[in-house]
Amino acid sequence: MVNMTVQNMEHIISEATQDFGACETIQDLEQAKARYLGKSGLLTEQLKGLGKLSAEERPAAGAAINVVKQGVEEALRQRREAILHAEQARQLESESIDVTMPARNHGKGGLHPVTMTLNRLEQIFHSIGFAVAEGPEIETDFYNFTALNIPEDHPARAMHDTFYIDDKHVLRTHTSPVQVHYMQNALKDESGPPLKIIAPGRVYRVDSDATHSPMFHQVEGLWVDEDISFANLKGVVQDFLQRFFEREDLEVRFRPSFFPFTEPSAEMDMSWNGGWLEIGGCGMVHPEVFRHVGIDSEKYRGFAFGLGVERLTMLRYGVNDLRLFFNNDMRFLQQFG
Ligand code: 2U9
Repeated sequence: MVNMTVQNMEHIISEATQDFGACETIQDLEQAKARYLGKSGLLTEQLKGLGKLSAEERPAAGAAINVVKQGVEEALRQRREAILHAEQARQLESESIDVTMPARNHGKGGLHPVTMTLNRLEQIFHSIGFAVAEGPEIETDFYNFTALNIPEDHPARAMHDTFYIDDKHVLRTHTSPVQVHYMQNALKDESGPPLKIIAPGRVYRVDSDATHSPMFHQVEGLWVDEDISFANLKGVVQDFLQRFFEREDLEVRFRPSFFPFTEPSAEMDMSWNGGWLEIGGCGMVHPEVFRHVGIDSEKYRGFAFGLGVERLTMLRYGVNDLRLFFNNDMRFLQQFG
């Protein structure tokens, strides 16, 4: 440390530059930096050595060391920048995206065919003046059976036909209880009768084969007024079916039948491919049903009908197995809008 001139110490800069140049990572560079500028680095040692010099020599030597220090720091800065730049380039290279690649197809959802039918029939009945009513799927035995004039010993009440929640509660076996609630509420808030509603929704029965599912959908209709007749019933049902199936020549015929909640009662058939197809049931609301909800059956009459929604869907789209609606096979479901 005799002659601390810039010339004498320039080799430190080139040595450091070379040293830094050999570093490929920031970590390596930090270690290399320590060899020059660290606590016992080369330049730090030089600075410590200043004290041994005479007062005359010291300023020039100090200045020379500073120049070299700046040179080393500049070499370090350049190398650091180069390494970061290279790292970024590598990252960009590995993460590069091919903008010409086709987009990943997330698939477009669609409505279930039964939902499509429900929407369609609600729209048609709405246009004929029917309001849509809904209610709970768990019912008391009063709303599901008693109010509908289904006697205590009726087979429909049996455990092997109906899903019981407990002694007093069942999964509704039809949507008729919705209409019982609706009539009671209409009397309470004096909004009716007259009243004109459909009750679409899920219903449950202990039954499962190619033509029966333990859960299925019904739509029931109810029109109560002072002078409602079987003729009105037939007109509404025929109008609905003609529009639902888009067949103006579709005909409806009634065959006498029996239901506890209607009197008289009928099975409904519609003309189909030159023959007749059973499509639902109907009748005039039984006076006992009116008595249970508190409607004066001397003053009011009403008609009611029931249609199976899966059946309507199968006929409209040509589906031949009910179970296809509940298997959730995409190959089936994707065939519908
Ligand atoms: C009230 C009074 C009477 C609704 C009715 C039917 C006849 C009927 C079936 C059609 C196919 C059930 O889904 S299905 O298996 N329904 O035959 N339903 S009369 O009668 C009512 C409803 C509510 C208050």
